[in-house]
Amino acid sequence: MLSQSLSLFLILTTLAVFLKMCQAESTDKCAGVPGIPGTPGQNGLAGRDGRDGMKGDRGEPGPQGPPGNNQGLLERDGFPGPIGDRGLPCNTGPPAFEDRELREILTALSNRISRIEGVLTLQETIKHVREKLFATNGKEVDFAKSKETCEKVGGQVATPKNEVENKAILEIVAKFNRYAYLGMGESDTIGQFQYIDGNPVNYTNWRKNEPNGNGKENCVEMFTDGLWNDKKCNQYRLTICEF
Ligand SMILES: [Ca+2]
Repeated sequence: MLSQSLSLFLILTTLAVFLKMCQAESTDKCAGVPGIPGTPGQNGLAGRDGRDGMKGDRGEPGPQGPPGNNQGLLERDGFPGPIGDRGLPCNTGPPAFEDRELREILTALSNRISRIEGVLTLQETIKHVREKLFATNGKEVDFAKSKETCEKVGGQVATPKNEVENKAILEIVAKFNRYAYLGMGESDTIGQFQYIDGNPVNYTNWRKNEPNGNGKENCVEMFTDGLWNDKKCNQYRLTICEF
């Protein structure tokens, strides 16, 4: 019904326009009445989707949501960091007892010392007693010179502090058949003797009736039988040192 009304409207409109044009020009030129317009065509098929448009700009971040009720998973420890530079060692070399070359040197030295000791022992110029080593150079000098000689080589005049040490010194005295000064002297108190370091003598082996110097014999000598005698310090006696 609506389509028919629309068609009639179009016909009448077209006719009116045509008549108007005829009146405007002339009656002779009006050739005829135009035909009736056709009916409207049917609707076409739906078109295809167009191409995708360009990607739009990123939107603004939304508001923060409420905290969740479920606890999240615990984070694991991260990977360990790189190993740092090694610090400087306190000692640049291995411990002495692990140093093969040093051990070989010490062994060679020990063997050499043993051979030298063997030679000196064979000559009966040295005697070993526990921690002490007694030795002589075979020379006879006064006490002061004997003391100086021993100290120059890192020792001191032989000082027997027990019977064993006294016997060791005696062996050297007997071998050279010479009396020897001992490392002691009379103190400021007449008749009282002390070691070179000032400590009182705590072992003695005096011959009978000795000491008898009464302040005039300030040194001590060993006879060839191992007994002691107080004697003046200016006599020539065999030098025997202890180390
Ligand atoms: Ca005397």
